[in-house]
Amino acid sequence: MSATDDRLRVVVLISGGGTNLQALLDRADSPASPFRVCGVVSNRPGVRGLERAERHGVPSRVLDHVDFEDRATFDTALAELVDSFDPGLVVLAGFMRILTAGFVEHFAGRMVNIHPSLLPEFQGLHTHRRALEAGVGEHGASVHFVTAELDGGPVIAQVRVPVLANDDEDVLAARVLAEEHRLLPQVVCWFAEQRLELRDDRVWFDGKPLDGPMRCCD
Ligand code: NHR
Ligand code: GAR
Repeated sequence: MSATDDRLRVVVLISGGGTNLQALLDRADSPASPFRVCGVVSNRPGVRGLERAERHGVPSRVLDHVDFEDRATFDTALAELVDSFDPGLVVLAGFMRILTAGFVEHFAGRMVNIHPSLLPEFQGLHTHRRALEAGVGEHGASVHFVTAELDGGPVIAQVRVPVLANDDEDVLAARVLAEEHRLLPQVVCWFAEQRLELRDDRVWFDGKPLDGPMRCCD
């Protein structure tokens, strides 16, 4: 007789390198992990993140958006594919396609995104370049519940890094990315431990609404 596996089933959506996926795979390997990665989906073929999944023995699929007529058709197929893994949580980890309201609604309250800025600053793309152009002293990353409003869902937690005098886009991106690898597994653990909830457009943690994002990771 085998023991039942009550770890949260997590599906990770990627478009590229998958270093955040790797951080989740590594954390899920620790004996006390409350979650496991049960599937990976990429909208781009041949990316490094797919190799990471394979090396870890996690099933992966490619759903290339160029094969679809429009966003709604792509998202319908994507929702069906994601559902086939029976996830308790969907994580966007470097996923680069804007999702339709219908997709977001289907996974409401059980989908999070990691975004490379201190939201609500710098929504959208090229966040590191824009942070440097704006001359901010601090930058970072946020994990938020995904809503139909792009990068506008309630923020769960953030990590901050300093912007240093000689930073260029790549150096700053690398400093943020290293911290993302701590932030994202932490938030997924909290969700798996049922400490996090999206209720009335707010984040609830341990049964209380948050006033603002939590700070990670001391
Ligand atoms: N979808 C919804 N509805 N809501 C969010 O909050 C989402 C989302 C889909 C992705 C990630 C996001 C980020 O963290 C994300 C959040 C892609 C774009 C984009 O402009 C913008 C934001 C994010 C992801 N994508 C282009 C598009 O036309 C394609 C860009 C490309 O392929 O390089 O979809 O930053
Ligand atoms: C990460 O910095 C993530 O926050 C960002 O892309 C990188 C993906 O790296 N996401 C976005 O910009 C979403 N538009 P990874 O593939 O190595 O995890």
